Amino acid sequence: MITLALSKGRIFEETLPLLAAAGIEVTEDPEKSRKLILPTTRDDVRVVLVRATDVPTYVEYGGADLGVAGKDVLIEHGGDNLYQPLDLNIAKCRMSVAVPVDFDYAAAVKQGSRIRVATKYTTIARQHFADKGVHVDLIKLYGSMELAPLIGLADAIVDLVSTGSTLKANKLVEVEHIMPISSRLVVNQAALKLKREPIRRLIEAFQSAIPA
Ligand code: PRT
Ligand code: MG
Repeated sequence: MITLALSKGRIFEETLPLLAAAGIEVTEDPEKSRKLILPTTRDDVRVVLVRATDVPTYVEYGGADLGVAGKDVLIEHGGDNLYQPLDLNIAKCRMSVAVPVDFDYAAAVKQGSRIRVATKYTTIARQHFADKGVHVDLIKLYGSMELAPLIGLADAIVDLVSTGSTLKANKLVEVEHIMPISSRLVVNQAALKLKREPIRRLIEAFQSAIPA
């Protein structure tokens, strides 16, 4: 049995065409079913649904043989124990610094003032500001980062941006692009040896179907 860990939503949706290229169809809709283990058209392949941030953990400890996780999630988790053979070029977005439209970020940085930054991505944010030599107090949040500068909890946020409409709706602007983000295929190290052939075939099929 091969177990693939996916998160509901964009990663699940955008992985479906890659699975199709491997001749695999998920036979239940996660938005309708409450099941966490989904069967597929192949008896030897199943999908488990976990939180996006839990995908690396499941794969690292062998709860799943493979998984699909955002580069953001992998950096924050620390992906050293995972084999990462493919950038799947799906669930694309960028990691950015954003501030309220009326906050003079350039001046704050230039003056060398300490900036309060709210984010779920503390590893990425810490590294980014350290590279720039900017002093920051990081405030760890688990969601709705956009709210923090609006109510005075932080001067800036580090968050994922795709269309930009969430920032716009909250009167925030991007002031720095930290890095482009896409999702990767991650593989459990032991599974790679024990289930070598089926996993190799899956990786090949996925590779053939990566969107340009
Ligand atoms: O939602 P949940 O709390 O269950 O988990 P999650 O947010 O970790 O999962 P999910 O499915 O939302 O995201 C999974 C992965 O998709 C992330 O790890 C990213 O690699 C990738 N991805 C791609 C995104 C986005 N695009 C994205 N736009 N993840 C989140 N967003 C959020 C962003 O945080 C912001 O709140 O969407 C909002 C901005 O979108 P725009 O279009 O308004 O700019
Ligand atoms: Mg989300």
